[in-house]
Parts: sequence; structure tokens; C-alpha cells
Amino acid sequence: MSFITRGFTGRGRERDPALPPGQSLVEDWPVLSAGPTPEIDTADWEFTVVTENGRHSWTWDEMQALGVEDVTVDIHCVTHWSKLGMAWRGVPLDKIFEEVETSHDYVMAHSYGGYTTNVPLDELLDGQAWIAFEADGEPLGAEHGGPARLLVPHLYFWKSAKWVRGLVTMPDDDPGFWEQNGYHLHGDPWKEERYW
Ligand SMILES: Nc1nc2c(c(=O)[nH]1)N[C@H]1C(S)=C(S)[C@@H](COP(=O)(O)O)O[C@H]1N2
Ligand SMILES: [Mo]
Repeated sequence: MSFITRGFTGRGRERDPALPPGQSLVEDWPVLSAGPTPEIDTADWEFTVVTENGRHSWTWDEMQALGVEDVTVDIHCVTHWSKLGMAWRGVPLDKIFEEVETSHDYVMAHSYGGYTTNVPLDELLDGQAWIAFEADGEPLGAEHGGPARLLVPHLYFWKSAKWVRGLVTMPDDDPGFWEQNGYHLHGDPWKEERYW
């Protein structure tokens, strides 16, 4: 892994203010997967939201039709690397929650392959999260979660579930895969909510 020193090299230089505490910049894009990489065809891909009121699914084309956005965001991995100014394309979660209703406050994201991660619902809304399918102008490679992954850049990157297949709303904040294994329930990089 090549750590690129930007803004915090020479003596007396300021540390990059976009870099949360304890993070270092990378220019490459490391791959971190807990298990094997699933291969999913967009023709078979489906995204399902389950709430206390029922379930709602979207095909690949239906998801695109909800409205695609381009965003430039920074990503921060709990293993101390950050990548700044990445260009992403995806559908904001706001569009999905215009079509489903829930009184639940939390969400478990589920991936093809079995990975899970928990997020407060209000942190997926108001332009804070996307179902992303392109990064840096290219379709997301399978190793990075393609054809589609969750993108929640204001939380540590383990919350950005690769190969996402759906969300299940929950009344309480139950831990997902890494959260059951010692990662913080919330994961704010600016508060260094790494482990608990
Ligand atoms: N489905 C799934 N999503 C996942 C993971 C995983 O193992 N499986 N790893 C998480 C972790 S710990 C990180 S840091 C990022 C890594 O994404 P990348 O491989 O695209 O850099 O994906 C997150 N999403
Ligand atoms: Mo991670």
C-alpha cells in the first residue's frame, strides 16, 4: 500500500484538514473483503427494502430510474487509510425512502454473500448515502462491491456494504457483521469511533 503524503509532509506544514484523526492518505484503492467476491449480473440484481409494513423491490433498471446523482466524497477506512475527492455515481437513499414507509429508526444493510452492517436511518437520508454503481468514472469492479454497493462516506468505510442487496429496518440498533466483532456500533471517523 503506498501512503502518499499530502499536506502533512514537510516540517511545520499543516495536516490536511479533510483528514480525520489517525488517518493517512492513499492514492491507490485497497480492497478489503471479509469473504469471497460474489459475481452478480445486473440482469439478476434486485434490491429489497423490508419494513414493518412490508417489502418493496427494485430491479436494476427500476433503481436507475429513481434518479442518478454524481457526488464527490472522501472515504475513511477504520484501518487508517483515507481517499479524498472520489467521484461516485449512484441513487441517493432519499429516493428509495420516498417509496417506503417505516417508523423504525435503524437499518441493517444486507449484502450478497451474507455481510451485514447497521446504520441509523436518519444517517442514510438528506443526501448522506447512495446505492453506488460507479466510482472514478468506471462501473464498480466486483472487488469493490460491483455491481452496486452502499456508500455512506461520513461513516467509516465498513458501513459501505459491498454487493448490497437490500435493507431491513429495525426498531433497535442491532450490530452487523463487524459490529458484532468489536467494531463500533456507529463509526464516525471524526470522533474515532473505531472499536468498542
Ligand atoms: N459485503 C461486504 N461489504 C464490505 C466489506 C466486506 O467484507 N463485505 N468490507 C467493508 C470494509 S471493512 C471496508 S474498509 C470496505 C472496503 O471497500 P473496498 O474493498 O472497496 O476498499 O468495504 C466494506 N464493505
Ligand atoms: Mo475496513
